Amino acid sequence: ENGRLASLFEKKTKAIVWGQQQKAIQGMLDFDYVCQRDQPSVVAATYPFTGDHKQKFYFGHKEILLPSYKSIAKAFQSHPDATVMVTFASMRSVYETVMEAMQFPQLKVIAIIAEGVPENQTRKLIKVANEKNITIIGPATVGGIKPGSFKIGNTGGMMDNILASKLYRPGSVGYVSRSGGMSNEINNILAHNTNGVFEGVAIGGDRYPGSSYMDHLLRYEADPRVKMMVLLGELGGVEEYKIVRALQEKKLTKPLVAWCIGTCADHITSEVQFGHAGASANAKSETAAAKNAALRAAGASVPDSFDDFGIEIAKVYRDLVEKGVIVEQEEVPPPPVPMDYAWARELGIIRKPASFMTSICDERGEELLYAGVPISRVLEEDMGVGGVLSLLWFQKRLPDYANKFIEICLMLTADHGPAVSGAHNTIVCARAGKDLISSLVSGLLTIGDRFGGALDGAAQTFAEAVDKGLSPMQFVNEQRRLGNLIPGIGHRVKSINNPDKRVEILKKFALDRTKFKQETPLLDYALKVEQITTSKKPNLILNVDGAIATIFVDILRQSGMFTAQEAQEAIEIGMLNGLFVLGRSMGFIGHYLDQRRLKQGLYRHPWDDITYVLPEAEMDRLCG
Ligand code: Q5B
Repeated sequence: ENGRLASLFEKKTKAIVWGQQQKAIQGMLDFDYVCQRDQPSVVAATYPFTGDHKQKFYFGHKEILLPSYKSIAKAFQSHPDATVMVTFASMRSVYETVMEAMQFPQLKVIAIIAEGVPENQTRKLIKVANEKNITIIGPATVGGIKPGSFKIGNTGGMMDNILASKLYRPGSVGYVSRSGGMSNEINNILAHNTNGVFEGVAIGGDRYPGSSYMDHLLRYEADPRVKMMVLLGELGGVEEYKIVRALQEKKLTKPLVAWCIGTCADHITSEVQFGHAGASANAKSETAAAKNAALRAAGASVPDSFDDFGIEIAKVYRDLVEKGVIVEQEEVPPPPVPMDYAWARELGIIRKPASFMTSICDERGEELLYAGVPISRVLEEDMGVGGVLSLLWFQKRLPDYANKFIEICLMLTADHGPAVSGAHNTIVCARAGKDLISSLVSGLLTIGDRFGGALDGAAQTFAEAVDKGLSPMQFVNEQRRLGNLIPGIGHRVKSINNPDKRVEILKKFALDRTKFKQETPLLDYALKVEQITTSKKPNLILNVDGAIATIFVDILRQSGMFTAQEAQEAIEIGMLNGLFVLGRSMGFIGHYLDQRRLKQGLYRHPWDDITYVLPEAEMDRLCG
């Protein structure tokens, strides 16, 4: 068989796709499925910038893995049955990649999608392709489609378009156009006026297309399955005159409906360059009108305008049906192709309950929103860290004094030396060579009821006592009866004789009505509790956790910003401990960096600081 006249695509045709083109490949596989191909048309992808790996796709309902190769050679060697390459390489890399691919004798067709490929490079590619009997479709094209068999890349558009134009099963019309965009229009026209497309190729808009109108029309002429042909030419160039000659010389004998677009250019006085590189008439004969006239004179069916293109096609088609050349087949509905979730969602035909809900931050739009407030406004209004925390934790813009209080809490809890549980852990972890996050987390994990994490408990316990109407003395007695240590009371090293300056600062700020513009009944209550506990033991002071917690409950309950329910919820869901965690993270990170800076080695606790209290019998056995 003359290679030039051979069919380019059949139901078993297999292709390799160059480029990271998941969407296009999935489109090809969906087309395969709707055409009821047994096997996917794409066997592999190749892309030099990623290593060998597998990519997941759908073939109908089934998930399949397609290999992607770094090297073109490996792709072709691994898939000797691939006769087509669809390359999405850019205009910069397409030359090398196509040249390399053409070394593989299995290759019969290359579709080059890239626009702007240098003309000298295209011409060299064409020369080699001709020598090797390879058909190039493109450059600057969407490709082509053979209903029921094969689709190049994104040709034919989305699945709804493919179904509407009945591209899932072959018709009797072979068409060729330059424009990829217009090929969708032709698919639509043919679906409405004929039994559909047998094959359609868009040769691309460049001055030197890899294959010509004639190459494809001659193939259609040679293929008995094609009963009529359609040409959509355009102004510029002389390719259409080769068709005129072929009609005159009876090399093309099948009915041909033709139209060259760009007739409007004759009505424009200045020189017109249409969208395609080749679409510019440099002589009268290159105008669309001249070509249409020549085609009509040579025997093609040419309408008076593009508007009548469909009518002309229908006329020729009906004639062929009447003559029995085309026997219309009963329509068999295609198998339903599962719709992509994202696409179905975009069309608004499905809904799904979200797995996640969020109410604090939205990053999807042009500007990041914190609780609905754009971050630029956060900065313009100088809301500070306290304001940001209010938005993200409480979804509220708290009064300035409350934001200030939050910032004071963060500053005061930022660190309390290396000896406290959390800092100690962070340091030991850092000295064991662990990274920042591990060391930080190791410190944070010590925060709890005893160390730094007494805020929630203090808030709950003091608030409950007040709500129950217990006097401070009744409260202390009840806690003792229950055997509880009161959260927020007591400190290892601070006492009434050695007051905790941090607590002094917090009290001073919260009790100053010129700054802190609300009442503080819970703090007042806690201070009365402190008087009782410190009278028993001087270190049973209202500690930093207790002071922050009680003042914060006062903000929640007295600022007018929260409902009673919101205030209770804030306490119950652990917001207050969050303040200590956030503040102390600064210190723990500082300790981690400090240890790294000081190049401290592995820590081992000294034996003389450990009392070994093993059971005696065991000691005897061990010591003999
Ligand atoms: N007694 C904090 O205890 C500490 C009592 C109490 C009634 C109490 C203890 C405690 C509640 C939890 C709390 C936060 C363990 C502390 C913090 C951050 C930090 C840390 C830093 C930083 C200290 C001696 C006698 C016993 C106890 C009684 C003790 N606490 N009674 N209510 N709350 N507090 N944690 O000194 O009759 O002799 O048997 O658990 O609020 O973590 O800097 O270090 O910024 O990093 O070890 O400030 O108070 O006292 O346990 O030996 O008790 O006092 O029943 O009575 P101590 P203990 P008795 S702030």
